[in-house]
Amino acid sequence: VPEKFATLGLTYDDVLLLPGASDMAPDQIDTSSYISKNVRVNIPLLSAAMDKVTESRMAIAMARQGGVGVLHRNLSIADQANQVDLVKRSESGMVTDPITVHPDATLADADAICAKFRISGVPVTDQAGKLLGIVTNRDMAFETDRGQQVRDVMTPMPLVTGRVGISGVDAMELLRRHKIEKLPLVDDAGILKGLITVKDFVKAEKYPHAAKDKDGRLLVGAAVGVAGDAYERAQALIEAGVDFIVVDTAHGHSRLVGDMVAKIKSNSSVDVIGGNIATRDGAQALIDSGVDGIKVGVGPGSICTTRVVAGIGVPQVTAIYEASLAAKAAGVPVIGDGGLQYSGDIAKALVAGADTVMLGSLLAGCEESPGELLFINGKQFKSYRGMGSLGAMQSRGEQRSFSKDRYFQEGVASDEKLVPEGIEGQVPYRGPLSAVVHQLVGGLRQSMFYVGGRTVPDLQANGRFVRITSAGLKESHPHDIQMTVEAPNYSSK
Ligand code: RVP
Repeated sequence: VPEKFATLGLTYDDVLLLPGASDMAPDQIDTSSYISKNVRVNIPLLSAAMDKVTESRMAIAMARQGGVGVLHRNLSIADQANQVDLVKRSESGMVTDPITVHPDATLADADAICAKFRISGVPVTDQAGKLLGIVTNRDMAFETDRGQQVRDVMTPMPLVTGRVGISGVDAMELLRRHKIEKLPLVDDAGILKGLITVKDFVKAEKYPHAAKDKDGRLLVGAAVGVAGDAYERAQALIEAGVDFIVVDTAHGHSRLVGDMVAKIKSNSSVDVIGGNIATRDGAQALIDSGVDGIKVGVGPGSICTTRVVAGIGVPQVTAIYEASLAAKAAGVPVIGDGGLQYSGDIAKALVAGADTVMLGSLLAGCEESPGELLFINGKQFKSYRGMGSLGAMQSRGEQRSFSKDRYFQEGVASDEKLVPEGIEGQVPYRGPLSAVVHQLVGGLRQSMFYVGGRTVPDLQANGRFVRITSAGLKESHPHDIQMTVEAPNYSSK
């Protein structure tokens, strides 16, 4: 008979990392890691699949910094798939499937396309995909009649074009020599096959650590549920080019989750991550269903009330450690999801056995998170809420909520009958993601230096914890002083 009481559960504030022998220079530190079997990131951070954290703008910003965003699922299938598309097209060495416009379209149509995808020009193609010309800001700027057809305004063929497979260096040389910004790539029949832009080259230089797929496009993940048309959602996301799917529920140790993982995997080659679980058995069940990654966390989230509403959960450091015992043996990466308050918690999660961490509240205050800035008593905030909060479960896309099934309440007929497991609130405005990530990863690098771990696997292997008491925690934070200046990486609660 299993024992009634499990081991003592510990979380971030219960432990510290022991300093270890270190013989590296901080610039030798490598923070890359795997979020799932086949998806590698350059910094071990994911932005949470929440409607106040990750839409396309956050996902683009995260991937540029070297991490990855997981697009939330509290919206229609078409909208979520469109967001995948926006990320995959945002920047790359080459756009493999460029947005095009038909010659009969109006300038107003072309304007709308440029605005939607934040691009400055579009190749013009016929029904068969043959390149007829290009229409750019330069062609359109002085035209007052937006009802005119693109064919009358575009710069027609012959244009400077490249062959499919042209090297980056050769493409750059053509752009430079002809003083042009866009190089369409065509095959022998003149069919448009790709597009290379100056902007992409500049961005590639600006974001040298960006997390990219094999075609040089930014990485992005997306969440799906288990109820209703969740499988169709997964298919649409895969079709749009998503790099991995997260089967995202509050209880990943349930058959519905395993079945959905297996079903998606049986039909596609993208990585599938399952979650959330908080025990070794939960991790093993997901492994048995064939997951490529495991997401750990039941109740640690800053907006989560599962532990008080249902009395369920495992303090996060213990949860990660337990799950990793099963996951490591199976070669499946672990994501530590929720509960991180400071940069030091990242290294604690990794030493406990996580390969990456997922962040909600630490990123909800960024400029790139969805939602407006709020001004309250002269201070700036952004709203943040749990996906199990009443607000999130009641919000409607196409007449229905997409968030309820995360908490297995899709069958609840009226909003008054919902049992929330999260709350709604606000977090301080933090400015651009790049500055926030700089501090988080800077803290992680310091941890790796102190522990003596040059890589994430080294950190995991060498890291040791000391358990602390409430007196130790008090000593850890600034004490016996009134803080007069906010540090960029520390605020008192
Ligand atoms: P945190 O970073 O502590 O804000 O936690 C974010 C995580 O909390 C999410 O990635 C998700 O797993 C979990 N979550 C989201 N909504 C809720 C809820 O309403 N209970 N919990």
